[in-house]
Amino acid sequence: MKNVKKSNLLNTRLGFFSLLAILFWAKNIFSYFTVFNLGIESPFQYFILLINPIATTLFLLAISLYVRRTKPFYVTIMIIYSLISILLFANALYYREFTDFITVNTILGAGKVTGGLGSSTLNLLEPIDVLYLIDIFAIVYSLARKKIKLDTNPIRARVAIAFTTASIMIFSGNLFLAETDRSGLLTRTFSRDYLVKYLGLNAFTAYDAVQTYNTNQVRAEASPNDMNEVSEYVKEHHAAPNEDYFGLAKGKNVIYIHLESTQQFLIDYKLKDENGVEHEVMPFVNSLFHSDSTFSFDNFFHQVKAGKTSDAETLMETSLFGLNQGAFFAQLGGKNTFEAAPHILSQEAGYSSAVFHGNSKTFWNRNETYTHFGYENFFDASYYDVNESNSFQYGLHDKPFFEQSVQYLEHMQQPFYSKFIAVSNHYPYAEFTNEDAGFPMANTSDSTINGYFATANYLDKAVEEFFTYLKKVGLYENSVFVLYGDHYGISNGRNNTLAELVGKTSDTWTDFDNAQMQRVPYMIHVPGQTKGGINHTYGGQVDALPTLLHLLGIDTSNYIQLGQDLFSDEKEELVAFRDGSFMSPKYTYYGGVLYDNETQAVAQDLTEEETRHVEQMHERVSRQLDTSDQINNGDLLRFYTGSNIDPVNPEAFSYKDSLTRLQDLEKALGKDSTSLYSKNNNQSTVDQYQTQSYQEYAAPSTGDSVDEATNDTPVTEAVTNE
Ligand code: GP9
Ligand code: MN
Repeated sequence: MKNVKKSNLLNTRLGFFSLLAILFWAKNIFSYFTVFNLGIESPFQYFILLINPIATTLFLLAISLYVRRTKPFYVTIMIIYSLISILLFANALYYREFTDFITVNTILGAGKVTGGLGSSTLNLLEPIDVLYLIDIFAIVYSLARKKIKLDTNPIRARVAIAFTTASIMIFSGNLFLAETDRSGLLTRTFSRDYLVKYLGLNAFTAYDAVQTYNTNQVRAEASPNDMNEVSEYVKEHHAAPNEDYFGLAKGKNVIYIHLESTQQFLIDYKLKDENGVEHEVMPFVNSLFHSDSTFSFDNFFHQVKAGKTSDAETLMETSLFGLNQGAFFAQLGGKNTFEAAPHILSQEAGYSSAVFHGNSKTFWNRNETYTHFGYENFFDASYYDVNESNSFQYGLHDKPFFEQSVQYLEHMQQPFYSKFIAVSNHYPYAEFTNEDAGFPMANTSDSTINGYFATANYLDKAVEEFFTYLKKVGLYENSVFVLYGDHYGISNGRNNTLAELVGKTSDTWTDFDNAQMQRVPYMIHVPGQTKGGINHTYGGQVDALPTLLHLLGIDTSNYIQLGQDLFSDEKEELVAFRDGSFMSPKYTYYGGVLYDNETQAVAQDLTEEETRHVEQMHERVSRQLDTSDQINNGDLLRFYTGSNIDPVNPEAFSYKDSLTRLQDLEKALGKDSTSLYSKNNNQSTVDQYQTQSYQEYAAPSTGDSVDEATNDTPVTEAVTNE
């Protein structure tokens, strides 16, 4: 009896539709738990994961409900079902090899990762994969053998529309839940993992297709002639190197240390505890800041927008800006042609290159963007021992991060260009709130501010340990260190509360003060140098690349860079923020208001000459930002040949098995190998690293530190996102 009922149901169109919907949901969930590693952190995220296939599956299958004739209905629904099953299956295979999802560009063959799937596809198959496709055969068989009978009654249009509408509503609900957990999901596109985790694979693919289409349109319209205007600006804006500094660090390794969310106000800052005792937040970084081997800058500003860390990377390493909307790395990083630091240094001076970062490689689409920057190696989370107790939602904590990095660093051929992206000092600064953290909490009404100093102190200690090791093993003397803050750590919406801690009051706090808080550290430490000191030149992240290249003795006059060497006598002291605001030694233009830096009040009664000067600054800022957008949106560097270096070939880089590759190279080079390991008589230096372990340092917090939805009401858009 029961069986009859069941098969009756399957013999109706809606019953058949439901069967396929349930089967696909099951396969999709199965893949989430067996293949894809989506970093689920809370029961809420589990819930979203379980519901996220529903909306798109219903929406797609419901297309068939509009087909009235019998056979065409079954053919349509089976085609749709097969296509989404194949997409799922293909992603499962791809993910096994690349720990990433298939993008439209991957399918089109553009920006493809080395090797593609190609001949290795068969090796990736596992017996369990049968589950992805076997049901298709079973269902077709059942239809053919009339085990499932064809229903000749068409679905009424009203019902079909109801299904479509319902699926759209479910999708809206899904999106709403996703946004509460991770605000800015669609506008900022953090990573493909996030999109799949929150919205499902089908939605990710559709989103990716729309993005790809949009960017391809603009690119298709761009022509080599567009480069003329750009070149003209760059030539006119270029600042010639200062002879006293040019080539000062020539031939040295470059070690970039990315100080996550570190603002300049933390430099020399001492936090008072409840007993009035002062605690220096970043003693080690301060010692570098004041060293005469360090070229330090105290009027250096971040220029990022929604792409946060990744925008800072773009600015620092390509001397171009991120986009005014969304994340440049995610939208164009994997598509555009760049003349980025690792490529320039490889071409001009034979540098090898690597990025070290303890988060998943797809965050900010780094794995693709770095191949376009010309990075030879990228050691992401998969190269580190990351577990629950030594990490948080943005990856491995800084101490184990630096410690575990050196096993790779020691195998790099010198000179190398390397970048270490620390991350523990990241919003919501909730990881070191325990008493054992060894650093006091601030005592304001805002827990984000309270935790900020302890995480910054942890970062400081991690950097110090790394330096201690580098000195011990002899890499220190041969290297130049660039330390920089990527962006604010405390957003403008919180600055009223921070005011008291920086010697101001909340009632007198204005946008002028907010603007000043966008200063971030920038220091270039050159061991052996004594010409260092604190330089007050106004500059921003876009200026970092020409500054560094000139120190390394590389002429930048033929490169398309929008920044200026901070040491140059021709440096124009004008800092553009991404939204068109700006900063100069005399004026602050922020939130649509012009302030006089000296009086810190709104600038009034400007003379005619002053007005003209301000207008000019507006124009200069727009020109710089517009030129950047022109280059990025049109992918104009693909047309540029004036720099006389070979164009970067992203397909030459793969970030798999990097260690083996480095070791093979060492062997092949034999006596000529310049890696630390080779120089140390083929002995590892890893055991010379001393660290106080994360566990000794702090007991892990509860871990459910899900980002809050941004309920701050910052005054300018540039600082909306945490
Ligand atoms: C993630 C880390 C943080 O890998 O770099 O990025 P952010 O949220 O600061 O842009
Ligand atoms: Mn950051």
